Amino acid sequence: MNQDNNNNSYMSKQPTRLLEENAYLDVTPQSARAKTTIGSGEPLKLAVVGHTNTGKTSILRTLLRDVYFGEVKNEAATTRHVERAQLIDSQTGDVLVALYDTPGLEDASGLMDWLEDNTASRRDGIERLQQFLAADIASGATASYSSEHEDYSQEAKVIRQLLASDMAVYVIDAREPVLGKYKDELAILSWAAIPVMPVFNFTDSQDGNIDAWQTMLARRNLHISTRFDSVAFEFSDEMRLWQNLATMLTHAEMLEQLMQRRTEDWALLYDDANIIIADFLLNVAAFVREINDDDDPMPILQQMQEAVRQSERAMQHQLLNSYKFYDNAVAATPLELKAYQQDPFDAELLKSYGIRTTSGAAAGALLGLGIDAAALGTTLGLGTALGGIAGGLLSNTGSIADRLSGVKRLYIDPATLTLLATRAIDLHMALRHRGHAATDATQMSYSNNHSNDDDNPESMKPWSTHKLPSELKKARSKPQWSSLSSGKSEHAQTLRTDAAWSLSRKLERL
Ligand SMILES: Nc1nc2c(ncn2[C@@H]2O[C@H](COP(=O)(O)OP(=O)(O)O)[C@@H](O)[C@H]2O)c(=O)[nH]1
Ligand SMILES: [Mg+2]
Repeated sequence: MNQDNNNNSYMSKQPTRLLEENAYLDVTPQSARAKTTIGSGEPLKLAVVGHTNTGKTSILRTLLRDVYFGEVKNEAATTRHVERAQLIDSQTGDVLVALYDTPGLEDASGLMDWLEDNTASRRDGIERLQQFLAADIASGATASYSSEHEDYSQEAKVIRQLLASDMAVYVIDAREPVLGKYKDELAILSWAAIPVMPVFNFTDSQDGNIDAWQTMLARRNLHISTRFDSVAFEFSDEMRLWQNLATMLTHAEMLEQLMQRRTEDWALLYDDANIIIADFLLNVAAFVREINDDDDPMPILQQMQEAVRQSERAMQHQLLNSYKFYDNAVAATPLELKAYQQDPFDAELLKSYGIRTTSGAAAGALLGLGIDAAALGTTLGLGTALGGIAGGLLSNTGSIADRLSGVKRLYIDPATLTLLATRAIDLHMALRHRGHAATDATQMSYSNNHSNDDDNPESMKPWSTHKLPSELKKARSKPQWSSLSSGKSEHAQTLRTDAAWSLSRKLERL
């Protein structure tokens, strides 16, 4: 069921391709082209430009929801060619926006000097840029035999793409002071005569220089800017970016369609993920094994625990896949799930989540083992075998149970179910706030980073341990709902569909 919904992808399935160097060298005189109006039905051509290492490729990764796009490194010139990617309407398949990742404008100041020395100031900006593109230094041809001339072939790639684009995003590293080279970059950008949207990246780090930047930008007639952190992702920031871009265009239908579709997709993704989690919880809650009093319960307990651990991993990977973070083993930027992979049957972990197991509630609670035991046909607890093995962990019903014999049912206890639910919700929130450019493993615990109240580790807890939602309680009497008991996974999943839907509503957090 959930697999199908995963096809609601809003990113291009096609591999991005490296553009031929001259593919976008348009031979039409620029003056003959209407740049500010985009024909309807045509994708918006959006160039992403800026100094090297400002996070251009990272922003594209996050917008594309693609951890594999391009190459991201904290080094100069990792992106050497213009790379194209596209944002597609997940319903209609229309290409809405074509994004162009560009190499950095490494030496805007040197280029500006060249332009001042070699082009006439009376010509307009586009003409002067075209003169540059026609010159030898733009092809890098002179570099090999002359040290006087610099090689501006990388800058030429950026400028060629600018002249072929409808608008540009100018990415700013918000930690950087306003330097002369950035002013020269902006001057060159303005010559291309397309709308430019300054975008502040690294906004999570510090805001120190944003004011100075905004003053400088305003003096260049750039009054609107956007904050967009490609690592600490906020969906609303992304929408603001598209919204701001739309205000700069006469025809913004493509962006309107994009915003609408992305909003729908983001909501669908949320619902789908909650169903994945609810379905997993029901599968675990319905999990039951029967033992005779005389049997050694330990092997069964261990099997049950292991089945739950594996099932949780599978659920986590389903969540990762829906949000396009993919499998740890093959990811270009491995996602560290350690915080989510601690043993759910570890009593210390329960404590850290603020979940307490009670000795009184269930007579047969195997305290610290995460399993409830209920005797069939009697409300009494555990048998002798358990008394010996579980030792101090066991509630003191052992002596009464000694006298009874019969069959016991073993279930996953409410505290463990609550822990599994809390942790899944936490992971889900972390995924919704993680940009696809993030490489930092420690970001992966949402509640640790976002809890307003340090004394309240329970902020993500969907319910109090002793008030399990009705769907989970019901699941306990429906062993056929669990693929862990029956091994019939599709059939069991069908049986718990309705309950999963209704339980998913109780997981909503936003
Ligand atoms: N903390 C943080 N790091 C970022 C952000 N954006 C990019 N980076 C890092 O900055 C470095 C350069 O990013 P990259 O996308 O390659 O920059 P480009 O040269 O402009 O394409 C990489 O190490 C990224 O992981 C951000 O918003 N926050
Ligand atoms: Mg890059």
